[in-house]
Amino acid sequence: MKNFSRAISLILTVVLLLGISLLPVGAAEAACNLTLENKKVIAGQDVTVDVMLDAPVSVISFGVDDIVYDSELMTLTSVEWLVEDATISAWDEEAGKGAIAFAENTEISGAVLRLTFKTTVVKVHNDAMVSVVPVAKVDVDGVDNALDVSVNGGLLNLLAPSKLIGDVDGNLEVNGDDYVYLLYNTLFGDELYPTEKDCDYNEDGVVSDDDAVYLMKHQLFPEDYPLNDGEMSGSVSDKDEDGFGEWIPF
Ligand SMILES: [Ca+2]
Ligand SMILES: [Ca+2]
Repeated sequence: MKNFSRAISLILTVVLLLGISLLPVGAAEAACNLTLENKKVIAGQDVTVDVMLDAPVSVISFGVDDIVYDSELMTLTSVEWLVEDATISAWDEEAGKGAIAFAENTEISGAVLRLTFKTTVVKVHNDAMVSVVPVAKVDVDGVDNALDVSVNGGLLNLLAPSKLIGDVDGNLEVNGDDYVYLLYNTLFGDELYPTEKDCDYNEDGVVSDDDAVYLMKHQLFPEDYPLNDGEMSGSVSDKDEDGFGEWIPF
């Protein structure tokens, strides 16, 4: 009985040792994450989505097997690798696949790929998901081993072009969110906070935080702070079933 236990123990030890040696180094336990940017965009405009890789190990190659998105809401217009020092850098437009490769394992964490989409003009807000199917490999003693890569897809908020005066964030309502959005626009720029219109509400010829303050005052005291939109003057009727108000000139 004692010998039997010893034999089992020996077999288990051999199996464990074999099991460990068969595991590709750094493969199974490496947690690679791929994250796509979230963006807001006025429907109908172009938008870029960067794909960021967070890899704890260096890779010999990285590829994208597929790009997944809602083709009714957007069209892929270009794909660009952002890794400059790759030995091979290619994209097969017809197949929708591409890869980069290196002479030896290389650290490439950061933005690796830029996708450019033309978004479809929509009448109401839409959220569109964008994702990719990645393939990553690491060289272990001359053998390429696959790395597990988890993917966090990107979310695009497609803002419907709005006819409502003062609807800066384009959600078909005029409220406090709009002057906050306009303030963000003046601070952080059009790429993060796009606006369809110029939003020069105080008519001083520039768009600044003064316009956000003016929009706030307009919402509090509309008679004292009338809202103009470019050369138009008038008012907006109740919203129709598509969420649009009708512009009524004075
Ligand atoms: Ca709004
Ligand atoms: Ca202004």
